[in-house]
Amino acid sequence: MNKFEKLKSSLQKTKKKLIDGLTEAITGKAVIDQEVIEKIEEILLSSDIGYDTTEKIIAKAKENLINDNGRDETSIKQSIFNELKKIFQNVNETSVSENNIKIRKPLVYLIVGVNGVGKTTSIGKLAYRFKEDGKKVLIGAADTFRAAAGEQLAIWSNRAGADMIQGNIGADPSSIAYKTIEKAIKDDYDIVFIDTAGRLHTKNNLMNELSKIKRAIEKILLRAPDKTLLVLDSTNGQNALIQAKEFNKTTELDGIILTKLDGTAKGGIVFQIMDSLNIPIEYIGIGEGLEDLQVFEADNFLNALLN
Ligand SMILES: Nc1nc2c(ncn2[C@@H]2O[C@H](COP(=O)(O)OP(=O)(O)OP(=O)(O)O)[C@@H](O)[C@H]2O)c(=O)[nH]1
Ligand SMILES: [Mg+2]
Repeated sequence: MNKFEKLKSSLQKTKKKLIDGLTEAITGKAVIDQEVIEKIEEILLSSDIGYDTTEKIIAKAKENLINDNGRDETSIKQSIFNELKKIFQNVNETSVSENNIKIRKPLVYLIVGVNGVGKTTSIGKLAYRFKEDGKKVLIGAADTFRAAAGEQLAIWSNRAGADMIQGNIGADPSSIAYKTIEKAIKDDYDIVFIDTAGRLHTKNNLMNELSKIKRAIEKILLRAPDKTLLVLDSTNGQNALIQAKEFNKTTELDGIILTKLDGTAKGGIVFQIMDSLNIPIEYIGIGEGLEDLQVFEADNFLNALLN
């Protein structure tokens, strides 16, 4: 299966609910009445398109209804699909492309997010991706909160063929981040990924910890991390949006890794993120394997969903 086919198949559930659902709700209707509009609204909301975005789409559809030659099923469908496409046109794809990162050595990616969203797994996949591209990859296990965290990361690191710096349970995460960068500089690594804990005793603790890790990185790297990526779980719905806003307050985010799109019918969250957050989706997770991470390309994604 090529990459596009893989993407398409991982979006099956979302496609079925959102695209096929909309088509079904509209097709064959002699008149588009309030009942049909409500059905459309329900499909959009239950696909996690989000309230505001849904309202915009519905308002546009209603505008069409007032207009006499826009009352038929084809133009309503067209109107909705156009609104969905419009959300995608607003992103500047070039700004999120991997190729556009100024290559410095070592490039440092800090990976953040609440527990269970897929940080460690995504780091494993990213490490693999960069290894395949011939890069020398180092991973820093700055999640020292959970006993199994280091082991899990070591397994991924092995699979990917990357090296890893680890500390003891309860060790200071920022000192591990520091040591990782130190080694990366000394041994000429191309890229570093720093894994972080998703759960600490309180939210404040977590945010303070991240600020500390960031400062430790800056101290040795003499610049901020090149990218801070927030991992969001696409099955988390509204909570994912709240998490993004929370993290963005303390840690300036450069991009999002949106995971688990393969396991949900609520992939509509992609539209909501693009429409309401000012943070680009850079990668999507579409499975549990090493290769199941793709650069998010808006056109490709839309094609996979619509065609
Ligand atoms: N289907 C699917 N599962 C995923 C994806 N990404 C991660 N997972 C699964 O999600 C679970 C949690 O992933 P982790 O990488 O451990 O999450 P984490 O953010 O590191 O969690 P903590 O370290 O506890 O904060 C694992 O079972 C992964 O296999 C994805 O894209 N698709
Ligand atoms: Mg983890």
